[in-house]
Amino acid sequence: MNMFCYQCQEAAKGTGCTIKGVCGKTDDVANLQDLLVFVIKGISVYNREAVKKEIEEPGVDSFIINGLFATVTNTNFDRNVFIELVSKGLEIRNRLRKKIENAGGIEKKGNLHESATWNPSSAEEYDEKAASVGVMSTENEDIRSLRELITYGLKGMAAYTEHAMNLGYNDKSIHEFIQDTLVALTRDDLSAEELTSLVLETGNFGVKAMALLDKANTSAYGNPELTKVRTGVRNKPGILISGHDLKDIEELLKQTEGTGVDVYTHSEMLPAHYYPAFKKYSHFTGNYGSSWWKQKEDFETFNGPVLFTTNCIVPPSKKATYRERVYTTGSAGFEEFPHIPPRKEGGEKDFSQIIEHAKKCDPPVEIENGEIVGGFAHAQVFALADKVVDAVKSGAIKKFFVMAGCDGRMKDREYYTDFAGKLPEDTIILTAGCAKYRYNKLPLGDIGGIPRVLDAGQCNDSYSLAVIALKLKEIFKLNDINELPIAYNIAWYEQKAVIVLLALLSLGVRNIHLGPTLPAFLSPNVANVLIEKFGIGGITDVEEDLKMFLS
Ligand code: SF4
Ligand code: SF3
Repeated sequence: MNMFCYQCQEAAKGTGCTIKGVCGKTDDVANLQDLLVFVIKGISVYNREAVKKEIEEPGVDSFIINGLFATVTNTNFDRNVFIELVSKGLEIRNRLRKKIENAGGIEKKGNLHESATWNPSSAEEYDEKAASVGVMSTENEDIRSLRELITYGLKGMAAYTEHAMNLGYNDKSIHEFIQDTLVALTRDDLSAEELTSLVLETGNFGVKAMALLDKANTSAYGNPELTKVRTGVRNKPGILISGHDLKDIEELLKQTEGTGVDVYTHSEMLPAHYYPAFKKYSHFTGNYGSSWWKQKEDFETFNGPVLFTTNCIVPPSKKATYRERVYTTGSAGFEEFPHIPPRKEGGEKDFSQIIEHAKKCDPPVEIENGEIVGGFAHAQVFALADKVVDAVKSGAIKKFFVMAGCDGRMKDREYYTDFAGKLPEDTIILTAGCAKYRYNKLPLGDIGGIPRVLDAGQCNDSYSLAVIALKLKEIFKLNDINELPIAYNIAWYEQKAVIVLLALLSLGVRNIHLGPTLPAFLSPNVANVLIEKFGIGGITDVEEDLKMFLS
């Protein structure tokens, strides 16, 4: 075995990638990602102590957030980035350790975890160490499963926290929780029960992180509103922006204004169109293409440069002509793609290189010409609340189906297109995340003017769906969120979906069905706990599931 990774839904054979990632991640990069998480645990050990002693350093919280985010599936494939992050992490950790020693030493019983003491003499030792600190370093299958479930939740939480921080919103308690939890994951004395409580606590903080990001996004750009997004093209060169970071798209839109270059969104950037602040840009043309895994086709015909602000990157094939036109920024990275450096304090990122590149490119080839309707985050749904409540009371709407989450490339995800298409006409789909691309272009119509697919936005906007459910519970004067006529048929792929799931569980939502397969990182015992305690279920086939959900 060269590596072991089972953090996403496409883990090889449904158990784990051992030679190379199905995602394209090489074994050395997979192991270096594990090593980075290991070093971040060591930093957390000292940083929590430094905070107690009031001798903390600036920049440690954001280093941890950024490092965890870089290890999310399809975010960063660049070996050099991970070597640099591990080196920088060790420097931070050692500086903190020195400070603490000077201030009287660490107050800890027993030996420090190896992540706090490992001291390589050079980067040459990283690969060897990296191979021994990953998932399989925990022997007990159930403890391993719980530890990884928590770790993946933290990775997702870090991603959402980073977006909020980019907009100037921060919450110290989230960092404290992440770091305390990372320290807890180094302890061998925690029982399965204690780790299970930590899973739920991770969900609580997931809600906090998503609420923080919601506040950051809506304060900066206004509340998403009902929007028709064009899917056709114009006769000008364009830049295609993907990923989840709204600060990046804001700066790109500003810098492209008046340059003759259009901006289009791809995949999870589609919901940027729903924000009032971005509507003033006449060159913010529309959405091009589809979900992340279709990028190999979409990028070929787009003709212009592509900017990844976060996941999901698919490594291009050798023959791909677009490989010369892709850029990354933020946590995203791929060895041969030029990387746009971070903004300096108070400044903006400089996208001029991409803009100049775009000017030399042909306009995109039109691959469709229609529109996608979205913008149904909590404020827009609340504005329609009377209409929605009347439709429920009159029986025009019988049931809501939350079909949020991720999309993926495996054939079995056709299930979701089929499921959406076969839902009775008196049902509404509530969605968020790239899962929607499986059905957001289907002609599903509306119920008395309410579209049958209500898209709240990106995966993090699943928070909006929970806020909407809580509001409906209040309007219908119910005691329990689970008494609402809402069914949950959620698709997952990467670790952001893990934190969304844990957040929903912590809000009391039960009987969530998760597909297309249950996570490989759930051991049979841990899966049983989730089934028994929370009613988590998988999916079978469309007909059977429809019967089950509608019964
Ligand atoms: Fe495999 Fe997913 Fe890990 Fe990539 S992220 S190596 S596909 S389990
Ligand atoms: Fe999609 Fe990667 Fe998860 Fe943000 S873009 S939901 S998979």
